[in-house]
Amino acid sequence: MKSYAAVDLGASSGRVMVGRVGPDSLELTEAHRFPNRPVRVPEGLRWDVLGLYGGVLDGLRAAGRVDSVGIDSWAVDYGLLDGDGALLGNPVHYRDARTEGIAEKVWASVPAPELYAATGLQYAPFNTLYQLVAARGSSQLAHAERLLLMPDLLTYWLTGEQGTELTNASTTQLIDPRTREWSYDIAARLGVDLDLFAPLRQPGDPAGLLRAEVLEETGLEGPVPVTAVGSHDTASAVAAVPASGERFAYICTGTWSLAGLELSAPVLTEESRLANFTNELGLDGTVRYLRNIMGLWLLQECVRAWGDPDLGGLLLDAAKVPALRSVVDAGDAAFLAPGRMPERIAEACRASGQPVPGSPGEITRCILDSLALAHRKAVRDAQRLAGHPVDVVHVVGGGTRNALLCQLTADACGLPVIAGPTEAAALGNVLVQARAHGLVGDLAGMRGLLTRTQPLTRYEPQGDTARWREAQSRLAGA
Ligand code: ADP
Ligand code: LRH
Repeated sequence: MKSYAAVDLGASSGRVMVGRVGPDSLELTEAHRFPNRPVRVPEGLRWDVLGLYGGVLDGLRAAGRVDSVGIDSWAVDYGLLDGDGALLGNPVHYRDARTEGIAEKVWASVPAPELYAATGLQYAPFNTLYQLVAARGSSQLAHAERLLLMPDLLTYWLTGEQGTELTNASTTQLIDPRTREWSYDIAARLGVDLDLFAPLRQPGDPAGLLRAEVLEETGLEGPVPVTAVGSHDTASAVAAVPASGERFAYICTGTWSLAGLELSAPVLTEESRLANFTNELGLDGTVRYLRNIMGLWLLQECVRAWGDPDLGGLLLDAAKVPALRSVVDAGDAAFLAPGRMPERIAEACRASGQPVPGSPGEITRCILDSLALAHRKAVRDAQRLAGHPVDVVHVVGGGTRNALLCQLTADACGLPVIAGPTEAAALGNVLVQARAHGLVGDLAGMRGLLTRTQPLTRYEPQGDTARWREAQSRLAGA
């Protein structure tokens, strides 16, 4: 038996999980969980990266003796370091408003179709490329000698070693998904200095040893290696989808819903761009062909606005509300920014001529129906655009704890849903570490181990899918 610490930082919470892996066993326990609360300061919305690092150290202390540590987190965001290796300011949150109107500037130099054909990334205002163009001329960027994506920054603080892990690099919009290398042409044309980035690392590569000070602070006995994993949380989560064969879709449900397919090559067609599908990189030469859907963020923001009522009670109330009374476009980037979420959802229903949900139960039902509808659309569109049919939808992540959402997703897709594991990103993180140390085999081997060891719940589709088609028709252009 070997033990691996998986640091998994989601947009709503960070956790340090311990995975114990044997020849045919895999157990995951939570050593420490801490909230991830962004902070609004005069210059905008920022991550509390020191607080997160503190949470990581607390978690490693609680984890106890481990054979290796791996870190994954949300994508696209980064810290800038000066020539001495010190962090320049607090990393900007991807929901910060600084990228408004930036895409148009970028597309004036590299037209959107050309950018998609070169990088395969869907349009999202927060892709690192747009963030870097927005930061142009800022004193921080002018003084920066190094850019480290969030998991790479924390790895650097733990080990003193710098690298850019590939799966997360693929969310910058500066990687060519065909070569899995930097897109030098795009970077040059948009004035992005690729020397800011540390050399690429592959999942499974060694990423240094915990520094002496870290060992002292965490009470761990060295040497403890840090291993690069699929450091994009979605890459780790997709690696832990307990699928057999190829005919499956996945939905990683947490703050976001990331819904799509695992492919062996990117889909770079104009039709795919217009449908806003992304080609992010996964383990072992795979492509994560998916669409970002606003996800449980919609509910998180409402819950915050309502003063944090009990989630279980809200879901019970939502289950009593008639289905599909009103839906919103859960893929709409208009829901990206924080604040006033119940009102914004009500306004969207009013604008599309649907009954306006009023009570928290009604709004929650509207959100869950809307998410299931967006899941349906993404799963259907992805199959069509990639020419890759599926028989089953795997749902992983925090949303697997929401049985109503899983059932609605099965109903909307008209396909069985297999829900679990809940902590998929942490499991993917653990398995890549275990593999780097020779314990598990390829992706299929990892998935076989997950299927044999993790509790999974199956939801059969119910009801007539025509009602979902009708609901979709209410969302003009969605
Ligand atoms: P992230 O990694 O993006 O921070 P998670 O995968 O941890 O997100 O998922 C968080 C979401 O999981 C919450 O927003 C919530 O909607 C859902 N969730 C968590 N616990 C429960 C629960 N007990 N019942 C239903 N849903 C839950
Ligand atoms: C989910 C996630 C997603 C990205 C978003 C910024 O945590 O990594 O894959 O698009 O955060």
